[in-house]
Amino acid sequence: MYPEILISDEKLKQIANKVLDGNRISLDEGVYLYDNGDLSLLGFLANTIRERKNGNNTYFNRNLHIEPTNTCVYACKFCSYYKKKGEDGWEYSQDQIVEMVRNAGSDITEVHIVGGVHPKWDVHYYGEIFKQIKSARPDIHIKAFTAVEISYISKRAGMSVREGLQTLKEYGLDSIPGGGAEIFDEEIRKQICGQKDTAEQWLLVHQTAHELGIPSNATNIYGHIENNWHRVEHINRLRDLQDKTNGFNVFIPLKFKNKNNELSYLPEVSIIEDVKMYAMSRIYLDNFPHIKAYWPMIGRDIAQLLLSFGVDDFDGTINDSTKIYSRAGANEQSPAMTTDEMVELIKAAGRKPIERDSIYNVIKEY
Ligand code: V47
Ligand code: SF4
Repeated sequence: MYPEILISDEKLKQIANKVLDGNRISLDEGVYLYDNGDLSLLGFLANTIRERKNGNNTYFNRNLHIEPTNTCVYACKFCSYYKKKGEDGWEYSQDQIVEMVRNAGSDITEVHIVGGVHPKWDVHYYGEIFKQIKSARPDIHIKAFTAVEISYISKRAGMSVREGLQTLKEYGLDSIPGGGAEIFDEEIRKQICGQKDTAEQWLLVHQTAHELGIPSNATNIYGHIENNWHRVEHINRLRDLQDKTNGFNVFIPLKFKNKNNELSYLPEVSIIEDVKMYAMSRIYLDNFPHIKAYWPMIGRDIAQLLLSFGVDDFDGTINDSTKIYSRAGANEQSPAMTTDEMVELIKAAGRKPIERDSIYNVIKEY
């Protein structure tokens, strides 16, 4: 039994007890808890759920991030990554991408491929790359493309999203990362990435993937012009979809980073806001098995702290330089961590490091 929670606010106490009893809280209750719960209360609730679901385990994998191009048909206001007029860009060839996987060595178990939405590349262009990757490394897991990339490359090949996903699966796609969700609220979305696919389309791509047996991840971007209600409403839509499909593995809160983009005038939120967002995600998403701290973005120290606030997954060792965040001012400018460093970081937080594969099967316990 847990000690009685000493809170004078009766409504807050009722919501906290509901969480501790293992009952689902509503959108209104989630917003009330977010607005009125202090860090210690949210931390206590999130850590309790984290330990009920995942014990002392903290998962990581060994992966390679490849960003094929920064050419993009869109221009999201928060994005520091897409090639602006007059800037240098890159477009890796199919052979270069396959070569990167070959050079990464046999200890890598996953390749994560996400980039700009190139005007000319389609399902078959990327499919050829997948085919060659799988022929070089049949065992490697290919996790690729945000929902907006999937919509675009399917359409470009004259296919529906379902046909596009089915074809990508046949070429070797194993799962879909969580990017591109941003913020689902239509008004806020319009203001920060108005040209991009709608929230409904993001959810449809992931629902279709789940129906085809392709698991996926989910994200949000928090800390720009949205408020607590928008944040909870976003994860509420994810919780609803997960009830239907059970295809999400993990939720990854992404902190808005403000360097070199059109929203640079906005300050970044404090570490208190970061910790509260992660804790609320763990509390609210009762049907998501895992919550991930993407350490190249949030920094390894804060990621370590978050292991006591709901997080049980550390992403991967990431032995390359991902630019999506370094250009936006990420806490880690050249993210690379060896397995030994990862294991030490997790142990130093009092947690048990577990190397996993991309769908959370245990590879090695440390
Ligand atoms: O799609 C872009 C977001 C995403 C900024 O699924 C920004 O395992 C904050 O989705 N501030 C890419 N966020 C990263 C991503 C991801 C990373 C690690 C693991 C997984 C996974 C997914 O980052 C983009 C966009 O939603 N983003 N710019 C920015 N300035
Ligand atoms: Fe393009 Fe993705 Fe950047 Fe939007 S977030 S501009 S879709 S690369």
